[in-house]
Amino acid sequence: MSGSPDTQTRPVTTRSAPLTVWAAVSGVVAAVVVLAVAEVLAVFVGSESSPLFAVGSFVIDLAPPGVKDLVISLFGTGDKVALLVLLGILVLALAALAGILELRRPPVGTVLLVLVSGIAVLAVTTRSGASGFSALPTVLGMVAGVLVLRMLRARLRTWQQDAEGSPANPAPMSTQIGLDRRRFLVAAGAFGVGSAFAGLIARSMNAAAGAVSAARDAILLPAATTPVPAVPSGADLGLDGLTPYIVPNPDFYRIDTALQVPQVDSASWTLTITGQVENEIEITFDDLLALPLEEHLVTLSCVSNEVGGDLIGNALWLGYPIRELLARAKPLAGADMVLSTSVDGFTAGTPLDTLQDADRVAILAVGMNGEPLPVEHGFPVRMVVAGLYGYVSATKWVSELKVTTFAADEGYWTPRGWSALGPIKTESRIDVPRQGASVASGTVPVAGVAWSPHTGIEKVEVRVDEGEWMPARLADTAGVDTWVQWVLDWDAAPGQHTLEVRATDASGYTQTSDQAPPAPDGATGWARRAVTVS
Ligand SMILES: Nc1nc2c(c(=O)[nH]1)N[C@H]1C(S)=C(S)[C@@H](COP(=O)(O)O)O[C@H]1N2
Ligand SMILES: [Mo]
Repeated sequence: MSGSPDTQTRPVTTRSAPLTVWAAVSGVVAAVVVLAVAEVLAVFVGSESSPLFAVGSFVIDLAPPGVKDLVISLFGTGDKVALLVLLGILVLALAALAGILELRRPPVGTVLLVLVSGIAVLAVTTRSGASGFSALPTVLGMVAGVLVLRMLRARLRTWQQDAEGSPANPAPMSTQIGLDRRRFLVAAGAFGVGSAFAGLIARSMNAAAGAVSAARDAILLPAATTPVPAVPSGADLGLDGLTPYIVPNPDFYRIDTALQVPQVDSASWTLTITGQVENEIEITFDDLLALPLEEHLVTLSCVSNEVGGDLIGNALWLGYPIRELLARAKPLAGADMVLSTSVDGFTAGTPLDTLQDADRVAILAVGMNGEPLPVEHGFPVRMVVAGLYGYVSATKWVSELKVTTFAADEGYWTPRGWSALGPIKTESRIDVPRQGASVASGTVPVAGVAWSPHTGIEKVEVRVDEGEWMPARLADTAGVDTWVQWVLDWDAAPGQHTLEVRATDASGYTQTSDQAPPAPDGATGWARRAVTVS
């Protein structure tokens, strides 16, 4: 095959492979320049104008419901890291493609770079908190990226032409090619490394610029003015592997759409009550702390929690009843919903009568387990409503309560396939023994938690291998708004066994065995564990 026409007429085909790789590299360098220039300028324009996370959040909000459920179920709470990695790979691939296209079919690569940067511009300008200047860093970054792409392409071209030579002017000495190569590599290396370095420094400056951890550390919360719920000593059975009755803040599940945790300074935080009210109200953080605060133990649960899942936790919340603020604002007749909005654009729709109910714990919380809210759990202020899933009630970094109607408004998740109303379903979970555990025969404690916040748990039963239901012993609770631990001393005989649990709440309702997925309004079914007894 040595005499094939291909090798005769195109003697440098073997060399064009590495040139294609270098073209891809030039595209990646150009993309790094776009991001780095934008990041550096964002130091001056404002950290919210950085395109990096804006694009990620943009994608999260645009993602069709099915895709988001898939990502959440695949990656659990690590879904954000997964999204950023996927996005990074996609951007790298597009940048490499832009570099190759720019070498082969100019100016198609430039066009591609401008298009991708254009999406970033759209993302930064549509984020909540964007100002008129937010587009500037990304637009200038794009201009710089295009200039670098074209400059690198010119150097690559010279290298290519000298390597190929031409009939009139045969390939020159390899020293010339070496020189061309060096000119390209030096430029690509300088721009790539230089901008990556500057970009990383700027990124850490932008991240630090907004951080509110110091403001949070400086806060001294007042004590509750109403009696603090006593946690009975018998609420925590203290069994190995059993979730504690009160979940410490660092272990508390976290679910939100925020790629970057919103940094809201308590000094500048305000909450407005707007919409269908007689009096619009605005309060500051100091105003809120000066009000008589209450403390309540409330179990918070995510609607995405699978049967047996861990997107649920119980904490002591310090805050002020929303009902009192609503009473000041005086909702107009006809209103039936409060749309709470977070600084990050997330919204939740909560029934107005639930928030006005004197028997319902529904607070603007400032404290969690004795300290200011952790930043990722909504600092400085979030909502906590007993008995409702978080997506319809637990708005973190809350900044506005709009009194409205279910007919006129909907919360973030409703158009994405979730129910407008989200009462927490009565459920139970087995914590010990672990799924697939091997235990010695004899007395084995089977234990877990059961919950029906705002209603309370009446009874928990366990059955082995679909036998008779056996009543478990319930631990104490501080009240109906929290989960309850339960335990059953099981006389375990050798063999493979299946354990199942079901709870009955204070209304007399016993958990259905019907298996339902989380969407649209919460999973149902009995939690199950397979264990080996030897
Ligand atoms: N701003 C904001 N608040 C939010 C959310 C969100 O995505 N953004 N998610 C809600 C959902 S779905 C749940 S389950 C709870 C979780 O609260 P946690 O992260 O403190 O456990 O927050 C709610 N509040
Ligand atoms: Mo949730």
